[in-house]
Amino acid sequence: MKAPYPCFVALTIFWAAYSLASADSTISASNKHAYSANAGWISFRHDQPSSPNGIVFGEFFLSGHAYGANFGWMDFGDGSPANGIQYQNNSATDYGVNHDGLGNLSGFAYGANIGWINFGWTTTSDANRPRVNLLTGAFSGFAYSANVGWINLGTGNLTTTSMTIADTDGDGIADAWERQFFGNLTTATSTSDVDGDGASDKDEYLAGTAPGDRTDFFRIVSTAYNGTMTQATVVFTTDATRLYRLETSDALGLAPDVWTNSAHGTFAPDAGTSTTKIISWPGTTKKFIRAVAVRPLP
Ligand SMILES: [Ca+2]
Ligand SMILES: [Ca+2]
Ligand SMILES: [Ca+2]
Repeated sequence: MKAPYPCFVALTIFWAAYSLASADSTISASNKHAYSANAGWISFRHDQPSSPNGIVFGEFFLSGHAYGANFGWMDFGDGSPANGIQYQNNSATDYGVNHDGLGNLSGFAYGANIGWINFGWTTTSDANRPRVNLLTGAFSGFAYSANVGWINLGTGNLTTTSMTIADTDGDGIADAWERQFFGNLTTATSTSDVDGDGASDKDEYLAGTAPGDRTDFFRIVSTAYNGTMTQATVVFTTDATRLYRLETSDALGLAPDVWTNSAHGTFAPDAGTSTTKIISWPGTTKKFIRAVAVRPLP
């Protein structure tokens, strides 16, 4: 039997940079409401697009304001955590709602008329924890206010259409990620590879791998084929903070190469550190496979 040429390209990552300088809300214009039995509908995109008061969903934290006709503005944070990573919620100025990169929310919002609204009242395993689906942008779960009671984010009426990333030095790496791993914005550049594993720090950020661990980098681990060569089983490393695609090409070296997405489309990874997918395969015809890490809500 002819070899199936199971050639593969290690990784490709699509990336779009955003700046918090324009704090336009990321919330859907048509699907923007949470609900409280005691306070009614709460808009996460009030006054948009004429004023920047709507909620901005970020990779590490949220910012902006929600509005309820019965209690006024609710502040989710100013978009400038004191440590440059996340709000510490330990002072009157450094507060807000955080995002752990996995979709889970925590921290506090504040309303002048209702006080603190708690997004971090439970553990990550609680089904009612406030969170955002990184594939669809749909909010779910509940926040809690001692004065208003439960605020339901998951009525099906609240979606973010994107995830904002702050990259003030323009190297393609989120500033909060740089500070988290390196403590500054200067160690990592668009071309540096601090751990020397062959994956640049920028690519490690985009794929969600550890830039200080040379055993951790994005790659296809194995491919296997069924007896009739109609299916390929692909195993590749994945991280829970990213989404993925598997793509194939009939030939490389074209300008540009033409890659076709698999029938899986864009998908969330399996639990753990790798994902297994079966894709269709054209017998013994030569074909190339690549795994693609995709930013959630790009
Ligand atoms: Ca940066
Ligand atoms: Ca590296
Ligand atoms: Ca690494």
